[in-house]
Amino acid sequence: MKKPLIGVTPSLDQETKDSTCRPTYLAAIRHAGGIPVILPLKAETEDLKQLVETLDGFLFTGGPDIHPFYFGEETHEKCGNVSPERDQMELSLLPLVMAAKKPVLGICRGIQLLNVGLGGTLYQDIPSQVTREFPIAHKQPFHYVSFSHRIAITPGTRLHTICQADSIGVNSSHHQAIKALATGLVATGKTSDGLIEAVEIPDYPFFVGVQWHPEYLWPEDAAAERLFTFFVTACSEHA
Ligand SMILES: [Mn+2]
Repeated sequence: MKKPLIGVTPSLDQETKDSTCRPTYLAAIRHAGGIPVILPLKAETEDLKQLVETLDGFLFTGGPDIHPFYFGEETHEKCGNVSPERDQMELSLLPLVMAAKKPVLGICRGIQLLNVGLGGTLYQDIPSQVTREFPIAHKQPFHYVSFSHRIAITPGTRLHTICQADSIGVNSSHHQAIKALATGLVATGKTSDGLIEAVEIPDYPFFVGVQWHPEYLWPEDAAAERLFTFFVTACSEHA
């Protein structure tokens, strides 16, 4: 049986213009039975269409902040660096992927990209924009192979089927988060300080976004491993 081909969005070094990809994303896809294919950041729409036709699923990876103009806001003084090349390519790619109903997984920046691409908005900086009684460290002070906070998972969702639990521990390395949830997305995971950390589209082959970093966790954590397995399995059903 042919393995599914999974397009992976790379990061871009804004100074050297080197495209890079964290090896754990690629290893997680390979472990789950897929072949990762790192995508180009410069591509005409016709080229992106061809890639969407050819590949079986798409992983939107972590990275810098999304330019606030894409969700209709001025730049907050605590907004981080952006990558115009990634914003443009990923926001062009998403509607093409969705039109073809190819499976989608978004991680960290990826969940934010999915939300903005579908018309939602972001907190540009959680600490200065969200009032919380107990401010969870969403930029955890220790290495990402350890959990730093918990997520309550909505029963009956795809994420609940994947995680097989009402609550899981996750790692956390973000200072932005979903503010207004895009129409069509369902929030499936929330923190005790009130943030949305997981989304999905119920009537879609596979469309899941998570705010944490399962690519660091999967060798040790069954829920993170299953997230990749379910994603790659959905991709193979469309291969
Ligand atoms: Mn978090």
